[in-house]
Amino acid sequence: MLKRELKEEDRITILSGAGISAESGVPTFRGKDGLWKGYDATQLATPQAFAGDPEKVLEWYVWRRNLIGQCKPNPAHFAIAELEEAGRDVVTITQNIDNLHREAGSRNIIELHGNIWKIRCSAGCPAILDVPRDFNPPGDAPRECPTCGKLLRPHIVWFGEMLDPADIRTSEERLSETDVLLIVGTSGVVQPAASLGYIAKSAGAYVVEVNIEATPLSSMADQSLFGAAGEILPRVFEPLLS
Ligand code: BJW
Repeated sequence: MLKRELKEEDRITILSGAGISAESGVPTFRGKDGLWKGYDATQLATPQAFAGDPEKVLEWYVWRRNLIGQCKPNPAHFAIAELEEAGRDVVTITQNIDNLHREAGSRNIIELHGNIWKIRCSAGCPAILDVPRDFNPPGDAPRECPTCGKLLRPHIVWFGEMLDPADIRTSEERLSETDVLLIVGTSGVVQPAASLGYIAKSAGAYVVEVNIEATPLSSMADQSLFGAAGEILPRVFEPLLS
């Protein structure tokens, strides 16, 4: 399946996007059934939207948590986690906020865009809090910062906001020394995540794209595997798992 054989000592990095969770039932952002088709991102996923109408934005996240809370990891998440559990050198850099890599058992994860099950103070107090899974009403979260009383917000990177510089640095370091990079289920249009693959490519890694269709990253990849991630990843990793 891969034109380059995977070796036990390979450092393997996954750069994942919404498509890896599509088979779990989490809507992607773009494309035919994407979230942005029904919602205006500029009304919901920006700091300006939150400042203008926090209740509307928070309600969207209540809906999203209720949806995502019902979704389970799929064979793509599990294949990556099994590789890590088998002792291979695996790091998952994900744009996803759905927590499904962790729920599958992965531990070496960099969540570039945050996590929907975490909240933090909108005024900048440093604590990052867990959203109680059994919060009442379901999917909602505490509203007031325990330190300053200002509004809490989802621990998610919205458009126009900086990603955590430590996450970027760690990702760049890993990508510059990885042997194999799999770019899975991302449209490759949101920066800076979309550019990260080029670091691995220019450092000599073998770059594989897994997607149901071609993306702007296809021409850079050494190999594109077109199909559902949940079918492809278990087959790609099978030689290292048996
Ligand atoms: C399957 C499949 C299956 C389906 N199997 N595959 C440089 C140039 C231009 C603009 C910018 C730039 N630098 C920064 C920007 C602005 C902006 C940006 O990139 N805009 C672009 C849209 C043009 N970036 C930012 O604002 C970032 N911040 C930043 O750079 O700060 C510094 C700065 C600020 C301002 C100006 C300049 C610099 C922050 C980006 C944060 C992104 N946040 C979001 C939303 C969070 C809200 C929430 O979820 O609650 O994160 S956007 C949304 O897109 C989400 C995702 O993580 C992200 C990426 O989407 P992804 O994962 O690729 O999903 P899709 O839906 O796009 O694609 C799914 C793919 O799966 C498709 O290809 C399918 O084919 C495939 N697929 N089923 C395999 N079964």
